[in-house]
Parts: sequence; structure tokens; C-alpha cells
Amino acid sequence: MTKKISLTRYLVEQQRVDGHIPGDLRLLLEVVARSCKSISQAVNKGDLGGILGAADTENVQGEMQKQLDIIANEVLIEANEWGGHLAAMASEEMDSIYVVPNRYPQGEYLLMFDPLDGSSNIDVNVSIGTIFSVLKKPEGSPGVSEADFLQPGSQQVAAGYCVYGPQTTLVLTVGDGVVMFSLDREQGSFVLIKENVEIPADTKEFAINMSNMRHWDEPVKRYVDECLAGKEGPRGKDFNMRWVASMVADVHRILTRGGVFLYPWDKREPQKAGKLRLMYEANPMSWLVEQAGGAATNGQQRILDIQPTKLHERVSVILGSKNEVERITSYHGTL
Ligand code: AHM
Ligand code: MG
Repeated sequence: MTKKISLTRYLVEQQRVDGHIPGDLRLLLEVVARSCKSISQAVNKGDLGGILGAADTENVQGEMQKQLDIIANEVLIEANEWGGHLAAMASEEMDSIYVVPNRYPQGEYLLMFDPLDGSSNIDVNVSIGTIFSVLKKPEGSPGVSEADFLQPGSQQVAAGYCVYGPQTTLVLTVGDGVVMFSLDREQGSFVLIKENVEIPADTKEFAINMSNMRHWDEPVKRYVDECLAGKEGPRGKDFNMRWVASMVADVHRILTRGGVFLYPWDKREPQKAGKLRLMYEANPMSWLVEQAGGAATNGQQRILDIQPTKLHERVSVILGSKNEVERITSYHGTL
């Protein structure tokens, strides 16, 4: 029988082998994983735990919050604030940064998260998830402020997500490939299921919210039209379409069997660069995808190169199988 490798053991061994994961970062990742375990329990209980439905509050983006958005946010804050590994946190569900209170020691890392991604799927029993990104506080900056967070995604030191689906699966990168762990509920721990995750460079599957088609820009329309034309069209092959409306689930499918995901800028709200948030949605997902051999752009440039100007900045997202992302980016006339 092959030995099961727990997340804890995996991280300890990584720390030992090549020092890729410093002790404090290992602790941070374990605490994030523990938080995901608690969120997974709450998600599993659903109606039985009385946690479904709206919370009657709005977040900073003007979106109605669900009870589970707020619960997941609290779980992550409470678990992470006391360990001494963090200086501050930021979340989709909080207007401004959360500085580690004075009563706890301050660490050198900054943690960002979308505590419950895919909120529209919470009440209908469809996969949702938690996305997280870790940065290092710039050296020499006294205290901690929002400006410390405004680093391009290429500066991330760890990133990942946990998808709460038929299985609860944690996917992680520290810049040395992508690894996946599934929650073994009997053991109560995450167990390694896959290393060296690789996204095939070509695909026949795309993911986009087609109901927005009339609002898209020309390059996106062209790409999707060509996919829809199938064998008889310029691509010479039939495409399949999938859209879960939980980025975690769509990205998880792409990391598992390839594909391309688009949430582009559109004419509904032209002043916004896109729907998804750069710092705690697009950046961590883009890094995971690149680490698995895929690509991620906003149509103009690599997402990881974008210099953020504010915490809740939005961005247009095209990510997944490399050749497909490059094709779509070239349709924007920037390659
Ligand atoms: P959320 O963070 O409020 O859940 O919003 C992000 C989600 C993504 O998971 C998903 O890709 C997208 O919004 C779905 O949007 P739409 O409902 O327009 O299809
Ligand atoms: Mg989200």
C-alpha cells in the first residue's frame, strides 16, 4: 500500500529539502489549510447548520453578502491573527486591511483572500471555494499599511485555493510547481493526491458567461465565435463549453484537464477593468496556472506583471491552456 503523505509532512519535507518554505511560511500555510477545513465543515452542513442565505449586508464592492461569506472571513481572520507569522490581512469582504492586533506578535507576511468565492452558488449546493495569496511585507517599511500590499502578483511567495466540491481539495504553489491535497475526513487531514500538475497547452474547452456576449469587446467575440463554428470554422475542431460560475471550480477543471477561462472587460460597466479582483482572485489563480505550464493575461499583458494601485482593483482575466491564451491575447493586437 502506498503511504499517505499529509500536508504537514509534505511541507516539513519541503522545508528540509531545499529551504523553499521558511518555517513561518509553513506555519502560515498550515493555518490557512486548517481554516479551509473549518469552512469545509460549515459548507457541508449547509441548511442543517443554519448558515445559508443572505446576510443583509453589502461588502466594499457593493455586493450583497451571504452568511457564509462572513463566516468564512471570520474563520480566516481568527485562525491567522495570533500565530505571529503575519503583519496584516486583506479580504474581499473587508473595506480596508486588517492589521494584526498589538496583543499578538507581528510577522513579515501579508495574507489576502477571497474567503468564499462563487457566492452565487452557496445556496444551490454547487462547488465554491477559498482563494488566497501570500506576499512579504517590503523590507524596512515601518508598521504596515495598504501600500505594502500593492505589489505585482509576480512577488507572491505562496498562493492557492481550496475547492469545496464533492471532495474538498487544497491546491498550492510556492513557486515550485503545483500540488494538490484532498481532505480525508476520517483522518481530519489533507492528503497529497497530485504533484507537478500540468495544464495541456491545447484544449477544446472554454469557459465564459455567454449571457454577456452582447457586451463583449471584438477580440473576445471573435474568439468565441470561432470556437462555436466548430469543425467547419477556422479552428477546424469542435469545442465544448463549461461555466460553473465559481472561479475556483472552473480553474480546478482547467488544472485537471486543460481549458481556457475568460472573465473579460465588458460594456456593462465600462469604467471597471473587469469583474474579478486582481489581488486575491486573479493573481493567485494566474500564478497557479503559470506554475502548471499555462498562461494568464488581461488581453494586454501578463496578469502577474500588473502593478496594483488599490486593494480591491479589478481586472480582465484570460487564463488556462497556453496556446489558447496566447491566441486570445494576440486577437487583442498586443502580441
Ligand atoms: P464572488 O467572489 O463574489 O463570488 O464573485 C466571483 C465569481 C467567480 O467565482 C466567478 O467566476 C464569477 O464571479 C461568476 O460571475 P457571473 O455570476 O457573472 O457568471
Ligand atoms: Mg470571488
